[in-house]
Amino acid sequence: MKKTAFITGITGQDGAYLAELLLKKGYHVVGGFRRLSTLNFSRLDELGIREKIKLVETDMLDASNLIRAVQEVKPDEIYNLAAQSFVAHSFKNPILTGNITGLGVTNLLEAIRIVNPGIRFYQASTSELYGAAAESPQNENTPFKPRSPYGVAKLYGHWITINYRESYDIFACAGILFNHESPLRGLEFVTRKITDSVAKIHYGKLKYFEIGNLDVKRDWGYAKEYVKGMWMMLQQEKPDNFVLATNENHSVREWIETCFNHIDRQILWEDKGENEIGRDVKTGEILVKVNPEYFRPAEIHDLLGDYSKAKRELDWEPHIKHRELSEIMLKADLEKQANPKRS
Ligand code: NAP
Ligand code: F7E
Repeated sequence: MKKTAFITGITGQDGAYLAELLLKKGYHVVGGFRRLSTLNFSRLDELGIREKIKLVETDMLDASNLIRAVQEVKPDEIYNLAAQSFVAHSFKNPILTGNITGLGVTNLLEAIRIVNPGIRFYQASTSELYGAAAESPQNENTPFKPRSPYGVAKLYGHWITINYRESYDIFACAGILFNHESPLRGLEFVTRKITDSVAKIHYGKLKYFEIGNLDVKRDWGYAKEYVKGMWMMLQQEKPDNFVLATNENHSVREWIETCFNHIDRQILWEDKGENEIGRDVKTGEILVKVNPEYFRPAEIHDLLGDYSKAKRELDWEPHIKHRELSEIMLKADLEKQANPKRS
């Protein structure tokens, strides 16, 4: 019999890629979306899978709605990908972020406990839990020290997942995923902001773009590879927590330089801090300007993941890293700018 998977956050980057993967594996896929005045299924449309998914209105803020959804859908597996996931936004909306990204997890776990504790559960935990990490690289045993309302909300979601595993014997896994990107990444996140801007500059639609802290480093992987890891976690004999990462990190500055390199342009940096700018080496045009508006009240300067447990126990390994990832994303954005109807 076909297994049924219920994915919250189906309209997001990971929701779309996970749905695509599970459809290929023969699952009946049900996606949870929240009511908005204008619905946006563009990522599902981009992958050509919208018609293959059953869509159910669910909001992480409403426990009664989640109970009803779990009763109706009767899933074998639930992947909780819904969240207010933009760290910068969480400083401006800390309570909303806490309610959706933190308490929302309990709403869903309660629905599982009440309706069917046999449902397998995946929680989207994050490297933001580590924050100002005391060690590098970070693994499943590294202490957490989050640095944003988002990170704090995810910390609650992480521990309540473990608590329901221990209290009610629910098969609940937490994937501690480091940053993962793709052509479907939201335009507000830095990698996609860069590839989209570089593509626009290439086609003369933008002169320069503004950026925040150039020297923060992240461990960036490819979203398509990470959603496979989510599924693998739920196929194990025992529920557990796993780090997924590439074990390589790069700065925002390197991302910008690499993307311009892909289109044969080199950046020369001038000045420091809030006044720093990046010029085209050959033409002298300003292509990048630092704008302190993009600085965060508290920043995480350096994250690097150790995925050896996932490699050992799940046989999961990333293949696409910084250079290839930036190439995939930039190529997609160049195509979108060349054929604007598709963007
Ligand atoms: P994303 O693109 O921002 O997607 C988030 C999804 O959550 C969207 O579908 C959004 O719906 C939905 N959502 C927001 N508030 C909701 C609510 N109140 N009720 C129901 N749905 C709601 O995020 P992503 O990059 O795919 O990430 C997926 C999950 O992994 C998130 O939980 C994120 O925090 C976590 N994570 C991401 C990364 C990463 O690098 N991508 C790393 C670690 C963990 P709308 O379209 O209506 O806004
Ligand atoms: O920032 C710096 C920024 O917004 C990355 C989410 O998926 O991954 C994501 O969170 C870094 C930060 O992602 C700009 O200050 C500089 O240090 O792309 P981001 P994030 O905050 O790491 C984690 C793992 C998640 O769980 C989250 O859900 O880049 N940065 N200049 C900038 N960031 C943005 N967005 N825009 C800038 O102009």
